[in-house]
Amino acid sequence: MATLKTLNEFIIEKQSEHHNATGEFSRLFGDITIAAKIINREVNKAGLVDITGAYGTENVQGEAQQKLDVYANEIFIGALRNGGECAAIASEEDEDIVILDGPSANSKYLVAMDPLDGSSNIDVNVSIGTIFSIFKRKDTSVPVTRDEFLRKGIEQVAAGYVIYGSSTMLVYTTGSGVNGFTLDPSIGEFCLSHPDMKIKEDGKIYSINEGNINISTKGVKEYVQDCQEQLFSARYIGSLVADFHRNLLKGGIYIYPATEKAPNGKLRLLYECSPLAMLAEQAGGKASDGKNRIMEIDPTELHQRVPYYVGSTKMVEKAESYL
Ligand code: AHM
Ligand code: MG
Repeated sequence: MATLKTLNEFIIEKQSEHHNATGEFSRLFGDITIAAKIINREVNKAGLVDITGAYGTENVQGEAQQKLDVYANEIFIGALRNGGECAAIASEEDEDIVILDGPSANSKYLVAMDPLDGSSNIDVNVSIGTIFSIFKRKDTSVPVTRDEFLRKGIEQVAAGYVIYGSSTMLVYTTGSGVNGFTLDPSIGEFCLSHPDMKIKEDGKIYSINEGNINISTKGVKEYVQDCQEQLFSARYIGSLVADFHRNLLKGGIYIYPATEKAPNGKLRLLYECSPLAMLAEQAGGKASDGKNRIMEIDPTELHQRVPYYVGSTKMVEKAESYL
């Protein structure tokens, strides 16, 4: 039997390659993994328990019914708080940052995350995901502020996602390649299944909500037309992580452009676009807002939105040429 390498073993192995590593990053990653496993468990039984549907209603026991994305947010914050290796969190679910005091107060890491992306797919049993981005604090002796999160993607020390799909996978990078781990439910461990992932330089899949094409710019319309003329396949799940993951494995482009309805696009720079941009680049792909490299955009707001073009380098470059 081939020996399995677990995510834990992999991280410890990587840690020993950095002689001044203290183990804090490995522990932080361990906390993220625990949260991912708990969310996975809940996602898998979403139809059985009163966890889908609108937040704020009560179930038959009179308990507050939780939407799965609110629940995922609480799980993540709880796991990071208990772990003590993260000083503060910026989450799609929270207007402001969540400062973790107590043992976490002097921690050197900040986490930006979308605890459960693809909310509209939760109730219909379609793949959803978690996205995370990790930064190191510049000065741990001062209290954390919201502005500390306004960092360029190139400053991320790690980024990754979890996809809750036909199987559950965790894919991450620390800046030296991308590795994917599949959850083996029988042992409850993420095992290395996709070492050193690379995205094809060119692809034949385009992923965009074509329902918005009439309110998109001329350049976007022309690029989509170009894809159609070349008989490319349109594949759009409406879950960023799932669309990104497919294109990473098969080659393709994901687009969420600026539209009349959403002049800055829909997706958030800090915890959706930047982490997936780091993964794309580390896998040999590209991520852009149509003009600028996503990783070099200097954020001015926590929940800032940007138009997004990510995937195979040649496809992103071609799209840019139309914009
Ligand atoms: P969410 O963070 O509220 O879940 O929204 C983000 C999602 C992405 O996962 C997905 O790619 C996109 O929104 C789909 O948007 P649309 O329905 O406009 O195509
Ligand atoms: Mg989201």
